Amino acid sequence: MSAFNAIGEERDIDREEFTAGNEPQPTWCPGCGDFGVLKALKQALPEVGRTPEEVLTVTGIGCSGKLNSYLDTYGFHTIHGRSLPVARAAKLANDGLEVIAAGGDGDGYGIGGNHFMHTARENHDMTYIVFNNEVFGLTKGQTSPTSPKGHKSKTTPHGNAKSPIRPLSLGLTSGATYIARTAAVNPNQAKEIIAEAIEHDGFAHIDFLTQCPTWNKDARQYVPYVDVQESDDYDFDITDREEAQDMMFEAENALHEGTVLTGRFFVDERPSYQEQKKDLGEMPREPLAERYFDDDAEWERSYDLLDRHK
Ligand SMILES: Cc1ncc(C[n+]2csc(CCOP(=O)(O)OP(=O)(O)O)c2C)c(N)n1
Ligand code: SF4
Ligand SMILES: [Mg+2]
Repeated sequence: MSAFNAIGEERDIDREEFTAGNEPQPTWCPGCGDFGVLKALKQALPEVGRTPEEVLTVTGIGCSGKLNSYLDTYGFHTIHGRSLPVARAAKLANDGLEVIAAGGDGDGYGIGGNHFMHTARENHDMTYIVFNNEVFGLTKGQTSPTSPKGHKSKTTPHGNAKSPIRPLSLGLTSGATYIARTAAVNPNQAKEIIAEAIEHDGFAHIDFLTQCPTWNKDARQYVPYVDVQESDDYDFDITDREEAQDMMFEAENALHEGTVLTGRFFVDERPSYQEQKKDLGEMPREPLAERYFDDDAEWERSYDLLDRHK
């Protein structure tokens, strides 16, 4: 758990460095699963040797969107469903940043679903954590894209007529190269999965089950959970797309039938968007943002580019 500082000295990183000084105490409800994500992140970041100034956390709108108020990294609280385009832009401008995007199930699989699909397809190098509590928590418990069929809420008083989205399968078919599901009730696994996702070069998607005891009392609290890597009942190859797809399909069905299957579902080594752009010579090897501080850097202005294409 050590890192090198700006002048190259090695130093230990303490997870408390990630506690925000101005808002150290989250205002989430008691028992909220969002605490689990925050805790797992604070444990995983030092474990993979990242310091607060190396990380950018970009969030959407929702209870989940408060994450970066409580995590002392660079932060950008965007608008509803738009964490991913902002995260992509930041990563393209400064490839040296460790970018973590986060938001709720409504934010990421509903209003921001299009961004999710295409950020996965393009394999942008970042970690995307979806706090999946199966409701719109912040706005008081409306039915969301992951609410099960039959779910009753103020917006579906007679029961939800729609089938829930399949988040893991959607990540796979869209092109994510690391896909996992974990739960706030499983802190060790959550920490390990977040650490792996951060280390992964490419788009890492974590469907993080976060219970909402305030507005989703009908939902299971995601216990007991089964770790598909630990259990003898499951044996599949996470690098095999077809086997991963079958396992995801089973996990998505099982969640609403009373079994919480968690773990790693898919890993692929396809090069990230950033790496491909560098190989094509369309993106500098050093972070673009560093040129801003370099007096000798030669800038290619947009009007120069236009000239070149006349
Ligand atoms: C464009 C837009 N539409 C609607 C809203 C209202 N709104 C705020 S949060 C939210 C849903 C939050 O649900 P989710 O993304 O699942 O996050 P959670 O609160 O459950 O963590 C909605 C609909 C908004 N802020 N902006
Ligand atoms: S409303 Fe639900 S999701 Fe929001 S803070 Fe409370 S328990 Fe958590
Ligand atoms: Mg939600």
